[in-house]
Amino acid sequence: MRADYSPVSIFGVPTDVGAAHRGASMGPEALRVANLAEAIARRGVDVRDLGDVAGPRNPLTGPVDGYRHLDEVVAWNQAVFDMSSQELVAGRMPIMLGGDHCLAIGSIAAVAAHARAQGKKLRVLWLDAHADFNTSEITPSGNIHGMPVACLCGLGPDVLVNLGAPGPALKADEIRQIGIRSVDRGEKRLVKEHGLDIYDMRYIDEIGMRRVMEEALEGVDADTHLHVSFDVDMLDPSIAPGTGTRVPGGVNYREAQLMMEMIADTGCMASLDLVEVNPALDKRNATARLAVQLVESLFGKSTLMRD
Ligand code: B3U
Ligand code: MN
Ligand code: MN
Repeated sequence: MRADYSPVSIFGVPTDVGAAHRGASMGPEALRVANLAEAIARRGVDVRDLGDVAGPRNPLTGPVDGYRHLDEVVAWNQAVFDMSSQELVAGRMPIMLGGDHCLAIGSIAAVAAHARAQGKKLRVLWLDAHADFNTSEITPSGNIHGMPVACLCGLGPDVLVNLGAPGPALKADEIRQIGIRSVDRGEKRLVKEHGLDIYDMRYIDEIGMRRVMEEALEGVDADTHLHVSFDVDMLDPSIAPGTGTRVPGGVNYREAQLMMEMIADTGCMASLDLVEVNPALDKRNATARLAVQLVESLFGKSTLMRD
């Protein structure tokens, strides 16, 4: 086993209660079929697959007071919080397989509590086409997978804001969002108001992914818990069609590989979400297979280094 990666615990969260489309509930199995655990093990890392956490079925009902399926979203996130916390306390790196992106409320609430308890700084890289900063007042859909960043920053229902510990889990300056290219009207005002650090596609095109990553990782050091929340819709739909809200003009294969390699170079990644893989919309599991390749890069795979 390599000494430089802590042992990994994978767990699946087979639900799509936070989304409008069904199918992300099959994401964990698709990632397993694409040999996620085997790929991490090949990197010399101790990896365990804990199976799936359980939760309520998707009731497929409309929004109530601006939230769709709030009770179910809370139940699934509580399960994610418990599992993530348990693995972090055991000294293992949790990798949460979504499921839709609402589940990052639970995983990041657990990570934030753990980082604070350890006296560590926290940096969250939010890799996504969307800012996920809607609230019940401004959401165009009521879908809670469009709201997790807002909830983590304290803008959301009490049951989600206070999921782990009372009060917001994150401060806006602990987050860097990369790959963004779809932000709703009210959401634009809100991200500005809260000063979120957003590296949108125009910025990536203008200065290049290398500098974007240098900026996003600035200040990350051995004292930092680095959490990566990877929504596969960050990737261009031509290479990652298997996701519910595809937005053209996304991150390409080479840029994505470089992102993961530069994250690996920090040696600080201590938790990971892999979300929004929707096998019902995919072509021959291409999106899950690409996600697995990118995870290999996150764990240090590179062209010229010996395996
Ligand atoms: N911003 C839109 C769409 C969306 C956000 N996140 C995803 N889709 N995956 C919304 O519904 O909030
Ligand atoms: Mn997302
Ligand atoms: Mn997204």
